[in-house]
Amino acid sequence: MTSARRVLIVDTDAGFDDLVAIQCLLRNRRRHDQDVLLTTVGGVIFAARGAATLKRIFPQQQAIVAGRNAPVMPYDPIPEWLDSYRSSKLDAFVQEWNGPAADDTDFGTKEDAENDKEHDSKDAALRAVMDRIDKFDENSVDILCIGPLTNLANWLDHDNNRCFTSKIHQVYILGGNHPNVAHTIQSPEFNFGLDPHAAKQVLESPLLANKIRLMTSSVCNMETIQSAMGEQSVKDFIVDMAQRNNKCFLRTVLRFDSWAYSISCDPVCAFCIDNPDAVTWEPHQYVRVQILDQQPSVLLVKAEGEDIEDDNDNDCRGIQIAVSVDFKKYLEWVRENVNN
Ligand SMILES: [Ca+2]
Repeated sequence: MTSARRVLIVDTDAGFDDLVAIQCLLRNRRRHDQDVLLTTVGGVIFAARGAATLKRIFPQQQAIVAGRNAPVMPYDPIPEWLDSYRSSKLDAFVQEWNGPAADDTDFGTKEDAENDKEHDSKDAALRAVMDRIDKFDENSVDILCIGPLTNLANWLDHDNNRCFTSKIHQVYILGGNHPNVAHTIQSPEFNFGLDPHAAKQVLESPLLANKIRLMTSSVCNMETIQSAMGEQSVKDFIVDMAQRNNKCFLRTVLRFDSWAYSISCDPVCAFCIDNPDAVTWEPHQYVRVQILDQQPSVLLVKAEGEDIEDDNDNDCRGIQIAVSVDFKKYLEWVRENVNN
């Protein structure tokens, strides 16, 4: 009997930490000949632009499709200047890594941004996922969400007969704040903050019960990694690692991310898929997503036993929340996989 072919869907908003995560995952998957589908969600940059950028950075990766943009929330829109700043920085990275585009693609025009905003109706990612459902084996699909959860929420909406969710093995999500960290009210985590309703829908969906592993930013941000490393400077470690290899992906990333923040958050969540035992999980956590609509809207993940204001029955059980990560093992994983 042959074992089921495993599939990985990476849903990304194409930030620099996403790029490091994707580079490491793709290299590992190539070694194991595993299928990967990259879908983009508008978060750091618009979804269509993210897909175009990824196609240039990872030309060997065939399946890259654009999904939806997170709805622009009244309290936390992506200002146009920030979007074009991020895009131009990404474009500069792409030119450095791949050389100039053959067709002079310009990611930074206002017209492109308008097209990107209207792109949601096409939603190639939804079609790509739904078209592939019949080819997936049961429990064979892992999903890594390293952007707002807009796409996954949308896929759940279209999964009326549970054909898609029955194929899902696990969903790894980077987002939210850890219930035991008190600062959440004033600082919503970026991915959940851009589309809190999607986050609530995904985390409370009975279709995903016992399938979600949640990595909150609190346990994998740069400050946490640094404190786990003690005296050794993480930034120095990363710079040294990158400089030892001329064709190191990370070396190019660091030219645009001089603080090395791109090795925090998203790639740590990616690392969990390959090394779930290097992470301490709180199993069967009772989780609730709470959206407060006053100044500013915030999304909290609440643990069992805490006061919870609204009182519905949609709490999802069986979510595992990461509480700590073996960062030495993580950095070794980056070192093994970040070279081209
Ligand atoms: Ca991201």
